[in-house]
Amino acid sequence: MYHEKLDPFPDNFLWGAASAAYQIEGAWKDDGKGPSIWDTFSKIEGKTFEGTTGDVAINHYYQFKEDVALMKKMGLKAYRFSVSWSRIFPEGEGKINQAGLDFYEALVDELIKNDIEPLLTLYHWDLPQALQDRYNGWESRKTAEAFVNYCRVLFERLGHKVTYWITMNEQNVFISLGYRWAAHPPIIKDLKRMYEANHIVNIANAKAITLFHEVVPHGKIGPSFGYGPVYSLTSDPRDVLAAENAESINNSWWLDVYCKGKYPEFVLKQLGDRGLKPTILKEDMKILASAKPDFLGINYYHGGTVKRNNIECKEDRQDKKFSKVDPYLMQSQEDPNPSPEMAMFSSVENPYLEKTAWEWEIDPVGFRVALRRVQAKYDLPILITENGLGAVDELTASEEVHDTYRIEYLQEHLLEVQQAITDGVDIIGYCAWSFTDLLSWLNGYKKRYGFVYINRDDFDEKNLARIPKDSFYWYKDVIQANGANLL
Ligand code: BGP
Repeated sequence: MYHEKLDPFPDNFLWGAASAAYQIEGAWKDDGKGPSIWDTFSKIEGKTFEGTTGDVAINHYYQFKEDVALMKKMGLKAYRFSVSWSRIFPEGEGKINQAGLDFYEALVDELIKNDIEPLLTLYHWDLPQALQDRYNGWESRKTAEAFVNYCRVLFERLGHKVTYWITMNEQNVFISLGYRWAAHPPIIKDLKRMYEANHIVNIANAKAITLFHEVVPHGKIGPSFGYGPVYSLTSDPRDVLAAENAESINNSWWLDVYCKGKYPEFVLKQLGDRGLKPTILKEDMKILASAKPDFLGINYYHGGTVKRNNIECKEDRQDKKFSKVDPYLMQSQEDPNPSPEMAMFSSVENPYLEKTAWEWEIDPVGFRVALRRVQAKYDLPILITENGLGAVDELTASEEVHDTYRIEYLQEHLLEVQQAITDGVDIIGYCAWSFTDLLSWLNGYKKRYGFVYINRDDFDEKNLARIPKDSFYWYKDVIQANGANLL
């Protein structure tokens, strides 16, 4: 679709940047904080890149004022951060740690003092270890109860200061990596347990949203979803159908619950046929239906491409062109828990897209596709809560970082956001991932995303100096011009 002229970004557009507690704070056991499942997981040998942990991270807990001063210098309008649950409740529930609450209130005050809108994420993957030990984490409704209670404490303490709240960050990612691929805590590979845990997270999310509207009637709340639009490899209707299948199970499975308050029938039926349907109590459907998010948070990095599945098209298995399929699609048919995807589609490479050094497809137009699809299906204002480029950056001898590749990436993506706005999508803000460099969950400190370079690496904390990169000054100009200088 061609527009002769692009609409401007809205006047009050939230130009932002994002982070998450475990990836920046450090101070992992200071001032009464309890351990989270990431504190435990990262210390198991071989689990993270070069054994990196968030023990010190970028020391934001102690240097947050310096970080906010840099945000101010950049002219940032909004800053997305997450609260570490086990800083507030070291045991996940029970006794409150006041020092934890004080820290987040001080951060919020500092942001407000500097005219930066705080965007608070309630759960960015760092479940208190005590809840994992006591209840099996998200596999128990007790954890959902503890989550809602933790949310209540934050709503009551910060509800008059923070307008925008995000419930779950990328439920699709932490559930799949934690319970299917065993790549994240709690290191489980079991589809049945995955779908059960996922349902309980949905209940926790819905209850938190409903409670929020009672306690903070003027605030706004929504989940952040890691959305990747699915493309069909060809116009063969069987491939198109496969793409529909993938869109349903990869995206609508979560988004329908958030935005329509119910599961998509197609996916439920497939799970039921395979004995994977979660236990859904009668009252659960009411809980899901009653939660009304005010906006939808979208994290966008890339989408995916599929073709018809390998079982239906045996001949394709010999076809070298399509050989790069996800390994799980090759799972044995005798498997007592066959994955539903196996019968639905096969993932393939997209021949049109280039990739980052970490093999993530670079697809700015896919961003516009994503925003358009989500708007068309759910009709909620969209807050872009993450988008960015992970790369190896080099600090020059004169302490500069010339990250032109990052500027190019962000510029192309932001132009697609502007195209989507011109198409008619209601987008209230954009948070680049990330403000400073930080710990990448499984890729250590080597994979950098920030506008601000942090002088540390995987082996040495060095002096943790904050050094604005070229992209910092570029984004500053973009914000100042309200995006008018992107073209
Ligand atoms: C998202 C997470 C972020 C962040 C980002 C980049 O899925 O919400 O916390 O880490 O991805 O991912 P990575 O660090 O794996 O490159």
